[in-house]
Amino acid sequence: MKLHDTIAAISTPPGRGGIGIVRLSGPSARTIVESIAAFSAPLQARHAVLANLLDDEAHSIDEVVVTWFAAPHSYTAEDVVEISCHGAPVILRHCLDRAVHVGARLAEPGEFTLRAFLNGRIDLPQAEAVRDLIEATTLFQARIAAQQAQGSVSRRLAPIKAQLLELIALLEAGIDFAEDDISVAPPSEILRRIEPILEQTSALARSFRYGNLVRAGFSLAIVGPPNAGKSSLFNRLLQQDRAIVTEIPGTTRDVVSEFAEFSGIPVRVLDTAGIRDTPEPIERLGVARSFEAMSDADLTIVVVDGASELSDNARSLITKAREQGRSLFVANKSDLPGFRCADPFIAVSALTGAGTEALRGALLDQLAPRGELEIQGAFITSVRQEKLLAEAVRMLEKARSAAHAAIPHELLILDLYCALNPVDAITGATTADDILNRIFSAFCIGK
Ligand SMILES: Nc1nc2c(ncn2[C@@H]2O[C@H](COP(=O)(O)OP(=O)(O)OP(=O)(O)O)[C@@H](O)[C@H]2O)c(=O)[nH]1
Ligand SMILES: [Mg+2]
Repeated sequence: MKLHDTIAAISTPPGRGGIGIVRLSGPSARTIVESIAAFSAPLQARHAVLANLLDDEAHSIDEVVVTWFAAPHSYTAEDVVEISCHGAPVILRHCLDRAVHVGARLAEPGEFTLRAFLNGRIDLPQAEAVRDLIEATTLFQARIAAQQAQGSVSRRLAPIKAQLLELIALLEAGIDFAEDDISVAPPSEILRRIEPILEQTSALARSFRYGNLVRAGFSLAIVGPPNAGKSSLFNRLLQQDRAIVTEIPGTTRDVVSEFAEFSGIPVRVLDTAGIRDTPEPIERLGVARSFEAMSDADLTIVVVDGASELSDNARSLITKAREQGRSLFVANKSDLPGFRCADPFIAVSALTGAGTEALRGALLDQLAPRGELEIQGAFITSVRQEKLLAEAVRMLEKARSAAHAAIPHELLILDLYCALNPVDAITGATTADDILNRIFSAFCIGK
């Protein structure tokens, strides 16, 4: 990929809209826009200027607003020009074609952000966060991605890296003095310094469990015997009247699925047919799907009617769910007289909504309990970062064992460098081209 030419792309989504934006970045961005539009006033950095976008015969085809961001004060740190046209696909296409005709090149997916990274304006976690921000479906996801886009991951890594470098420097100095027979850093001192580095690194690595939940969301299947109130609970969790509820057992015949948001985390909730032995062929198919949903979902809620005796079907379902794990047990209808509920069941009333808040909390806790970092919003959300942190943890543990065994410092230092490498790779200080390609090709064009 060349980086010294000028790239162009339509940065707004395909389709018709109030406005649509064509963006250019590179050394010729300004001269290109000046040759495809007639301006009412000279371009001035960070000022919006009115212009007429011209066709091949110099007729105006749209009145546009052009904003020029002079290097290095732009998204890419290069000269960037944004042309805000009226959002007709034909105009945007023409604007892009003209820009290419006079010297721009069509941008690859993510190339604007790649340039921002290669020009040193942002690091790799910030670039990854831009992609997450664009893909956010909940405000919570957007907030976390925005924090990361502003450098929260690198701020967490900075003290880890600094302490690691300090320890390496201490040991390097010790080697220089070795012939003087002075042990500059006794094992106890080395261990005292490795411990906090290891602790912070593994806490950050562990935070991925919650971070992944925030980024990817989860699926939740509601299963149970007929009439337990599964559809009622489903509607209650979604806060909408989505599934049919009747007093007739066997109302739900198929899997009904809908998106919801629990504490800012996207959840796909599945309502299923009541599980029982039945000769009825349609219902049997429905029951088979209930079992499928149960085994495919990230988490299952088993709902029973807490105001009546447990059927044999309900008992065997509970056993099955226990074996499977990833399950929560709910006794519904807590509003009725004669209601009973024992551990591990959570008491709720789908009718009144009692207990449903506690249920949402229990669901999230079961999938990924929140620790200090998660509460501060300082968790990591990227698989790539998690893998590198896990590698750093592994090497730090190796270094710790080496220190315990009083292994020569030359060897211990090697382990510490091996822990430093993945930490550097997270921010992109040392990252192979193929990894960069993989990260940026997941972007949309124009970003
Ligand atoms: N009192 C009371 N009634 C409830 C509650 N939840 C559900 N019901 C009633 O129980 C009956 C069955 O509710 P549904 O939500 O259709 O039960 P279901 O488990 O989806 O049933 P199937 O789809 O037939 O398997 C309906 O008459 C509901 O009004 C509750 O919390 N309290
Ligand atoms: Mg139902």
